[in-house]
Amino acid sequence: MEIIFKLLLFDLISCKLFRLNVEKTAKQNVSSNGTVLRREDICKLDSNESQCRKLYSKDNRSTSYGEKKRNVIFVKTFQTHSSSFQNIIFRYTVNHGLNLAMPRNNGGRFFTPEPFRPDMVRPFFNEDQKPNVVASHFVASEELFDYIPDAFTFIILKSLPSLYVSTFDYLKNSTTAFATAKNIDNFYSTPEVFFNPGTPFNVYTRNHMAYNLGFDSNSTDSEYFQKAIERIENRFDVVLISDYFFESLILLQDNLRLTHDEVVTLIKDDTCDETAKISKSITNNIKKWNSFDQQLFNHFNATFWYKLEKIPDLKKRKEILMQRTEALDRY
Ligand SMILES: *[C@@H]1O[C@H](CO)[C@@H](O)[C@H](O)[C@H]1NC(C)=O
Ligand SMILES: *[C@@H]1O[C@H](CO)[C@@H](O)[C@H](O)[C@H]1NC(C)=O
Ligand SMILES: *[C@@H]1O[C@H](CO)[C@@H](O)[C@H](O)[C@H]1NC(C)=O
Ligand SMILES: *[C@@H]1O[C@H](CO)[C@@H](O)[C@H](O)[C@H]1NC(C)=O
Ligand SMILES: *[C@@H]1O[C@H](CO)[C@@H](O)[C@H](O)[C@H]1NC(C)=O
Ligand SMILES: *[C@@H]1O[C@H](CO)[C@@H](O)[C@H](O)[C@H]1NC(C)=O
Ligand SMILES: CC(=O)N[C@H]1CO[C@H](CO)[C@@H](O)[C@@H]1O
Repeated sequence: MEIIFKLLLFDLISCKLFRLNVEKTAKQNVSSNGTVLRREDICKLDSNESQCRKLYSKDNRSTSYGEKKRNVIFVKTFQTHSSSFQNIIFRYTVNHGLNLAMPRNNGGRFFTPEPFRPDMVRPFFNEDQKPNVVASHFVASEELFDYIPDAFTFIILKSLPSLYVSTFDYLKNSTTAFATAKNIDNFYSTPEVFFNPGTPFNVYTRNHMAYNLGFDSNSTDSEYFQKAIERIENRFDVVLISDYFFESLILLQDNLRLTHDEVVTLIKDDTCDETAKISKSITNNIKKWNSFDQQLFNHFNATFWYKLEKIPDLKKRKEILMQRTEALDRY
């Protein structure tokens, strides 16, 4: 059966800062025993084989830098516009003929909440095929980094309280903790009362960025936070910041040597005013309850700007990128 994978946007629900305009699709034929067919074999199954071969020919994939493309590991965090970056990586994977590690259990998630293990990946058609890219939902583990040791690794984080305002809005009906609290003010007045371990999505009610990165999200130990920060520093080549969306695109573009077309996908939409409605005391409680994530953000926002300072023409490039994005929006 031919399967078209729609690259859906899980994240852009409530606080709509950005809207994805282009929904690219990737084409794969998954045989009945679950193995993914080789790219070369896909066209044999197409109703118009010659046309299919033209479209999928090597010459037709972007090879602007004419060099071997890098393997990539992207740890997808929740409510951070990570779907937009995942979409860029999926397109990169398809356009450069790289192999995407797909979850064995379903289309989008590697057995969450279990930490990533290589045996969670759907086998490739040929044993000699190697994975190049992992970018679907999973909880990071040590094994992840051994799985593709030479990969370019990156993540994206978002500031508080806005991260948890959109998290509450997105999950308010599906987690016991949020549903019982009814509204965000109630929840953050006494979060420990509503917190409900073991119920669906409860892990997203506290420090979920730390959770997705494979750390103990219950921790309030600042020494442990410091160790986690060091581990992230060592593990990841780049930490992007959702709040500075275009700057993040530029940093990713430079690191992966992407063309403009490969990163121009997103449109600045309406501003999110939900966060503005949150009182000062609730803001403080959000930061306190999620102090691990707050520490991660503070540290990596600083290193992010340090990296940006080294890009000489940043302002100009941001302007161009925004113009291109607006043009795409009008299109
Ligand atoms: C899976 O199916 C393909 C053909 O659809 C076949 O060539 C391959 O040997 C099968 N793999 C296993 C492990 O059965
Ligand atoms: C296949 O597509 C080409 C255009 O790329 C067209 O000329 C040709 O007639 C098509 N063949 C069939 C069998 O539909
Ligand atoms: C690339 O695809 C286009 C259709 O989008 C086709 O016209 C062209 O012939 C293809 N190039 C090659 C080298 O096959
Ligand atoms: C959540 O529940 C409320 C009240 O039960 C309902 O009005 C609302 O439509 C629900 N929202 C979603 C996104 O399901
Ligand atoms: C956090 O602690 C609770 C017990 O208070 C436990 O059930 C839960 O699994 C812990 N969560 C994580 C991510 O360790
Ligand atoms: C991130 O860091 C920059 C540069 O230090 C600072 O101006 C900005 O306020 C920080 N952002 C947040 C949301 O704290
Ligand atoms: C739609 C389609 O072409 N499906 C094919 C996918 O691959 C299997 C295994 O080779 C074929 O049996 C299907 O016909």
